Amino acid sequence: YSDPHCAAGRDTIVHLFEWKWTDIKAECERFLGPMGYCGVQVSPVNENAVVTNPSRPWYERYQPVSYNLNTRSGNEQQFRDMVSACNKAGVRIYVDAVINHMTGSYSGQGTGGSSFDGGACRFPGVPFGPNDCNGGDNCHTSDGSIHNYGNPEEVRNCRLVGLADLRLGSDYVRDKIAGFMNNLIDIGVAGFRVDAAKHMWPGDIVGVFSRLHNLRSDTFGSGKKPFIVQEVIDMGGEPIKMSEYFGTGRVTNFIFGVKLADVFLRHSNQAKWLSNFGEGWGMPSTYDVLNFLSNHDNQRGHGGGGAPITFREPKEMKIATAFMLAHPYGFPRVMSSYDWPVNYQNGNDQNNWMGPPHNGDMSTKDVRINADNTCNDGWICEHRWRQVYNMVAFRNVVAGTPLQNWQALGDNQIAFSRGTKGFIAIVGDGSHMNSDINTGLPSGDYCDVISGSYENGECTGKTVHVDGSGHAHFNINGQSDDPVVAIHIGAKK
Ligand code: ARE
Ligand code: CA
Repeated sequence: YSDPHCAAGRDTIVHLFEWKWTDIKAECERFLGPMGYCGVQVSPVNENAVVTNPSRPWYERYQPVSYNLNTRSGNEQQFRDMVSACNKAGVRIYVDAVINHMTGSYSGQGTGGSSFDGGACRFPGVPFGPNDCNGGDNCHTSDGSIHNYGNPEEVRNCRLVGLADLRLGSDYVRDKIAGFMNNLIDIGVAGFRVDAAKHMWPGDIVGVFSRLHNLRSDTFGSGKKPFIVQEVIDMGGEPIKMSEYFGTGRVTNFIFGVKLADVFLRHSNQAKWLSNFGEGWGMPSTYDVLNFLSNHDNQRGHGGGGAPITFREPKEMKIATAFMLAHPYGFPRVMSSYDWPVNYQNGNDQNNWMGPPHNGDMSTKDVRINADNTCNDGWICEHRWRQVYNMVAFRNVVAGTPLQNWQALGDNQIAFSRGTKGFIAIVGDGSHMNSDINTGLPSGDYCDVISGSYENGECTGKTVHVDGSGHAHFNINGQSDDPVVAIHIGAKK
């Protein structure tokens, strides 16, 4: 389950959080395909509770009502069109699968018109009934919700923030969930982010996955299992470990982004210690992780998982993204966010519930693209920032090469090569790098893909001359907006 099934020469996915299917289809064709992105993690695709208080928060999509494909992102036909267009453009689709639970303990209507009563575990759109949720027989907290993350039974059998917890030990429930996932597999998705995997017994996940179809052979070849990323928040302090889930796919490596925030944002650690980043820092094997700087939860203070670097610190975000994408460890995901008016009171953002940019009728706004490649209407589109997409291309070019020529020129001045194909130099603090450095690359003139791009045989930003001994001079002001230089053989004059 750990192979993302990227098209050849691609290695980075982007989470287009809350985007509509019509916009993702267009983005695959006009940008993600041409720029070398491997795929897109999309927001949950199945019918969810319509939450009106507060008004249509993003998190309503984590409250399933049925497995009909009908959400604010679009309907089933639009989803099918997106998947086939993206696959045609060489871009994979990964669905955020919410299969641990249904809605909170109240009743109402879903985005597709199905009714529900979460308190009684009644979801006629599936259908699920009272026997299909865990309850007093296996959850022993007084209110049926999770309070103690130190108790694995409670974490797996009780309600996560009051959400009706599915009885995944039952064959009927497993059949329904697998039916939902198989529908998506048959449509042509390449895999799933499995929400709240920590809250499901590893054996129950095996029970569901053993029912899954192989991916479509016309797109992926025969005998291919879906790519799986399981959301398990394991910062080391609880009994439930990421390692319990390695048998059924990769896990979300929350430590990765927090450690890089320590270095590049909080400066509570020094970049020179990144020399053995990855397994050497106690993180899981490169084949077991999905790495990211921030996700849709911790960028807005939800879900624990530490304080990360987000688009609100653009300089640090670009530095850390360059490091993540240049570094060989793990499989990377870039976050693509929307803006909202933060309003901190006593350290809590009162507006962290706010949903995506919307029209007067609460429908999600289209993503409109400006002439300079940026996006309109509050869509941040980090994946369209030059420093980000040029590093996606860097990663594709250096794929398969080892990290070599590690050099720390100061506590926070680092440089390394990827074999003989790429090289990066980073100033992680306000200091000034002014050094001759061995790049490990063949001699020639390279375009720095951070300050510009390689276009029509010319560099639109800095040019770096590598001499016959592989050395080049780097003059990087740590106070500048982009204190990084990155060069690779795909952007050589
Ligand atoms: C909302 C309301 C609640 C209400 C509930 C039911 O906010 O007040 O009780 O609805 O009516 C998201 C939001 C939640 C939201 C939920 C449903 O973040 O606020 O609840 O959607 O709409 C734990 C889990 C982890 C989970 C995080 C958020 O282990 O799996 O909490 N993350 C995923 C998604 C979220 C999503 C859900 C799961 C639910 O990424 O977006 O919730 O589908 C320690 C532990 C962590 C724990 C963390 C927070 O760090 O180690 O495991 O994370 O504390 O408790
Ligand atoms: Ca559960």
